[in-house]
Amino acid sequence: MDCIFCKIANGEIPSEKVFEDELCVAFKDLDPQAPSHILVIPKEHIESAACIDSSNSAVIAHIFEVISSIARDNGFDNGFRVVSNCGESAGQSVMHLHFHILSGRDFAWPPG
Ligand code: DGP
Repeated sequence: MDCIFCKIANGEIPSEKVFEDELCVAFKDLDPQAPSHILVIPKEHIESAACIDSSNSAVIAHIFEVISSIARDNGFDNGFRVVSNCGESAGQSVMHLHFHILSGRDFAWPPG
């Protein structure tokens, strides 16, 4: 499968990894939208949040534990935003489920 995030997960494409375990990888976004912008992905190919079900949801719970720990380790004490764009009209450009962790500035709500 020609998936750029699968290739990052298996090391075929280099990335600036900040965390990795048997289930997921976290790495710096190539096109940061905040002073800190980290992506967390499952190693397993899941297309988007629309494809989460009982067969794969355990990794999502794990990823949120990892997100919390990344926020602590990186001093995101003033707050951070977690975003998963799902589908074209929401702005998803890479069709491998990923969670953006953004921090280091204020964020508007609604997000626009
Ligand atoms: P989204 O638009 O929600 O699908 O987010 C995809 C993000 O992935 C976008 O912020 C840019 C980032 N990205 C795309 N290709 C690469 C890559 O090869 N390396 C890294 N580190 N980030 C990438």
